[in-house]
Amino acid sequence: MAESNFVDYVKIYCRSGKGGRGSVHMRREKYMPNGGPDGGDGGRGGHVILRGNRNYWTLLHLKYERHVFAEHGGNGSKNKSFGKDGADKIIEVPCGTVAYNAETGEYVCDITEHGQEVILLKGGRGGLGNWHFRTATRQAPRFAQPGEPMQEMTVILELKLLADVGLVGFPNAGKSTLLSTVSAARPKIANYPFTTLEPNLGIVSYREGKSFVMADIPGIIEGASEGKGLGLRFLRHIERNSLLLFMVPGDTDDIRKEYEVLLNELARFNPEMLDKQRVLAITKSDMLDEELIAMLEPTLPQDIPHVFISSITGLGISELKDILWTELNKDSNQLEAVRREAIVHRAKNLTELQQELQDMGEDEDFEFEYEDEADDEDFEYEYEEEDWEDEPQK
Ligand SMILES: Nc1nc2c(ncn2[C@@H]2O[C@H](COP(=O)(O)OP(=O)(O)OP(=O)(O)O)[C@@H](O)[C@H]2O)c(=O)[nH]1
Ligand SMILES: [Mg+2]
Repeated sequence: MAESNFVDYVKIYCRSGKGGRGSVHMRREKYMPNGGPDGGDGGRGGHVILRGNRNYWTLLHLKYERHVFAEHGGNGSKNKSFGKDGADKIIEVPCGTVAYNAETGEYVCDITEHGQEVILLKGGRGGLGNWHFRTATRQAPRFAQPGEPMQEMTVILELKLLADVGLVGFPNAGKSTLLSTVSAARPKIANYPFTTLEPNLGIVSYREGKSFVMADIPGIIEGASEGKGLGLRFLRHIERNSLLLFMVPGDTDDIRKEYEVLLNELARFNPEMLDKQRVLAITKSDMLDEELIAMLEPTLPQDIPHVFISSITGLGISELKDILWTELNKDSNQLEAVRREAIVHRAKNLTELQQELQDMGEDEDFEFEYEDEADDEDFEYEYEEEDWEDEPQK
């Protein structure tokens, strides 16, 4: 999986710029004794900013980006000159990216729209120059403010695909086959579990030029919420779909039970998943005859719409599309609204974090070495004594 182009998880060390220090300087000009303080302000340190960009579909472009540093603000100087603001550092991410603090697992922010910008780490403010501190009784302040320090954080960026319909089912349930039947996507299909190792998106066209996005997600098994199978890694892609299409093959012993196992795994992963609209498709129904279908009907869960389908013969496919479209457009589920109104991204616990990092081959700790000039705390102003006029005599 390491060579895959589908990158939905990266860890990056980020650091904003520190503010430039204010200058301590006295104006010195010919015929201008006692020129007074004229030390300028330091510039602002650069921010680290996340920006949504719809031209990116994965986090692949960030895979080898181990650290991101914004520029420090320039120091102020004489003649009330401001220091230069440090350049911001913008990290472009696909829509649907969620940021977590890698040390605590805490949720930080969420980018859902193209062009949306969130300041991940603020650059330090520049310090004020001594010019600001002149008063009637203190005409030659020999001090200025240091700039504010920089901020740092190791972030985990996670992509949660934004699709309208997410396919939820055990491995081999026929999810990829359905996607290839209703859209132009061509995911790999085979008669063994875990054929699909990464999510596939397809656009399903509906009547009158309308369409919706369907996400084929790797199969889920019992215990997935604890990391079994492909587990946690892909459950998060389901979080963002506005409607979940559960898929259970028609030849399953107990269809209802299998549906409940799936539902339970989702709920354990994030209870909010239960708030999503659900539809049940009984797949591979070409293997069932009418009599069997009639027998199965009453045993199915009655609280959600269901439909018998076959991706091979086309049975029930247009009915399925109708149901999906109707459900997607229900008031409670206005597409755009649901997409925008983000689900509550729960924080990660540390065991989970470690496991994820391990899965991603990201468990090795990486250390950063960077040179840093004098710490702002024991900051000393450098000035040459001869730059100073004597304090005004009384
Ligand atoms: N008879 C019949 N077989 C089907 C149907 N849909 C899928 N299959 C077969 O079921 C097998 C699994 O199909 P996939 O689409 O790869 O299943 P999947 O759910 O994507 O599986 P994973 O990717 O492993 O999670 C394949 O051999 C398909 O040919 C159907 O409607 N009828
Ligand atoms: Mg598949």
